[in-house]
Amino acid sequence: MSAGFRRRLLGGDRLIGTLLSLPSPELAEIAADAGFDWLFLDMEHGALDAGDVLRMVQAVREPCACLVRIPENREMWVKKALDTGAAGLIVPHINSADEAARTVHWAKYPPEGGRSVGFSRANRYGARFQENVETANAETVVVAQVEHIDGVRAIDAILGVPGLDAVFIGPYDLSASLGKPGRIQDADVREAIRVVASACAGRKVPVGIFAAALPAAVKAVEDGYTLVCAGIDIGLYARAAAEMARGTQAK
Ligand code: 3PY
Ligand code: MG
Repeated sequence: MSAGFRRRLLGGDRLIGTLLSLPSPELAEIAADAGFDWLFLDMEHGALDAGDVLRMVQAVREPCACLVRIPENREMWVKKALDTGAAGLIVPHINSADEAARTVHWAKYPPEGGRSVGFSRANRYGARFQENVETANAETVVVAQVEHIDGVRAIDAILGVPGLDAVFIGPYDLSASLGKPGRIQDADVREAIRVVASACAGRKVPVGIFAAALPAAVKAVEDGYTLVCAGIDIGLYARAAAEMARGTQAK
């Protein structure tokens, strides 16, 4: 658990992260040492299982925090991800207030919610059990991904869900939901993104977005997004590897 991360998020700090899709504690350590504020550990599209997430969270030191994108909005994934001691969750494909409310319920211990209580790394294997159940609700971050036009249409209701800390826009799935997969610069996709970002700004809810490469990440920061996910491990490695191979073979 990264105690200050939720406070920083809700306080409007700009928090730059990067997406890790490969199951490697070493990559997590490298990314944290590189200076990212947070790591997006991807169980949805990445090759990470719960054991991988646990070991990656263990490798990361504060103030860097880990947010786990669970594969789908189910209680089992919420508790497994939070039991690793990660700072919070990113939940993909939230299209309604009901769906967001379900996540919040599973992520918060009673009486606020219905999070299942167990011995895990989150409570230092039981050694800090009571402390964890008393502090986790205030420290656990719940982020809903809005990445379908249905979610865009429901954004006001989603933002009204108590306990939802931030919205994270998935431009790629959003483009697919508009029948334009991958065309994230398309005018309809940009307009849907604008609708979500301005609804969040109107309610003072932190809003994040995924940016695959540096220019898009810089633009996201300039546009005022506070939770920016800048790049993805496989893309960073692929670009650097190609540059190295090209640069040396040409000599
Ligand atoms: C998307 O663009 O669909 C994403 O989920 C990025 O994180
Ligand atoms: Mg997506």
